[in-house]
Amino acid sequence: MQPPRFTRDEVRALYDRPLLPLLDESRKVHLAHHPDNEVQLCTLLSVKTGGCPEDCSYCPQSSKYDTNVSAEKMLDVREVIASARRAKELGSTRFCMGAAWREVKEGPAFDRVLEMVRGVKDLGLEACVTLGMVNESQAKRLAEAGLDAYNHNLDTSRENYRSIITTRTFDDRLKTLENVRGAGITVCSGGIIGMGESTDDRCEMLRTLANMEPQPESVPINALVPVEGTPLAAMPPVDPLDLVRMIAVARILMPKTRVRLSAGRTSLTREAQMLCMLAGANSIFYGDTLLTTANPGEEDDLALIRDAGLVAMPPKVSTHHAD
Ligand code: SAM
Ligand code: DTB
Ligand code: SF4
Repeated sequence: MQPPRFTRDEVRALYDRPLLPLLDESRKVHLAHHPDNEVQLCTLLSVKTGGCPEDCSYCPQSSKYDTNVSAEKMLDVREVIASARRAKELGSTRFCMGAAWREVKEGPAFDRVLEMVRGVKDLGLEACVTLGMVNESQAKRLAEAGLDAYNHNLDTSRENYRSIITTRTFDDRLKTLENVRGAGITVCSGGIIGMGESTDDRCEMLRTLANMEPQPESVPINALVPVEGTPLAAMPPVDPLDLVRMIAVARILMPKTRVRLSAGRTSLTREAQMLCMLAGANSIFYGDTLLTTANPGEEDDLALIRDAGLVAMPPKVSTHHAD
């Protein structure tokens, strides 16, 4: 077996660097691999909200906790495609559909997701889904429907995993990512900071991602959105500079990856968000709702990108299904 690309100590040494030298380095890597100054705008839609049997301590959609999110019926394909069309009109180039499932089960609900994927692809958008665990044959069916990316976060380190989620293991997570990769779908996997994890946990999570072969094409870095009723509701807010640091380390370890400044932006100032972009984030979720919680409005985000001297990633020119 090949030795891992990065060791514990290497990653920790990066994380512990003084902030400005760390940013100098991450900016250098960023410009070398992403000279386009583009920020990809991605829209999220929860196509099946709430009632999830998993116990992820951060999540308002778990049925184990009493939150203001209740279990809802799955959306129908028409409403999803209408949302995707709106997202495209507003400038999004990627549409990510989430379901509060532990795992995919073969049947009408999965068939409906496949139809949603086909519909999103027909609009010329990148299509991403996050549906919990998938096996090899389900991943293959998603790939056949035209799915570009599958989101499945590691969320934290292997060591810390059990303190956040007990209903599945870190290895379950890796297995799904392997199935996704095996089917030829690109991998979107990242995590959350602000759940009480140690600095080593943060570094180990990034190290696991960076040592994947190939590395994930997309890495979302979320700041915990504390939600009333979840076990992590009372966590103190993340220091925005920790988020900047995470993004900078992710950028240095994974030069080609699209690093996404994800949940938690409503608690960040414009300046903090710009620092995240300087550190190497080149994507945000766009639209005023994530899955169930709030996100900044479109106008504010377009202004932020413009004021930073960046541009929203333009749509891919597609020869089929121009719309
Ligand atoms: N059920 C699927 C799963 O867990 O893989 C997909 C949906 S799940 C809501 C997607 C991701 O959202 C989680 O892995 C987690 O990283 C993120 N997330 C959920 N609740 C969050 C919160 N309160 N703050 C920050 N990120 C959160
Ligand atoms: C990711 O890493 N963050 C997004 C997306 N992938 C699916 C989800 C954030 C969810 C935040 C809590 C909510 O809105 O329910
Ligand atoms: Fe369910 Fe996903 Fe929320 Fe965990 S993060 S409780 S698997 S919806």
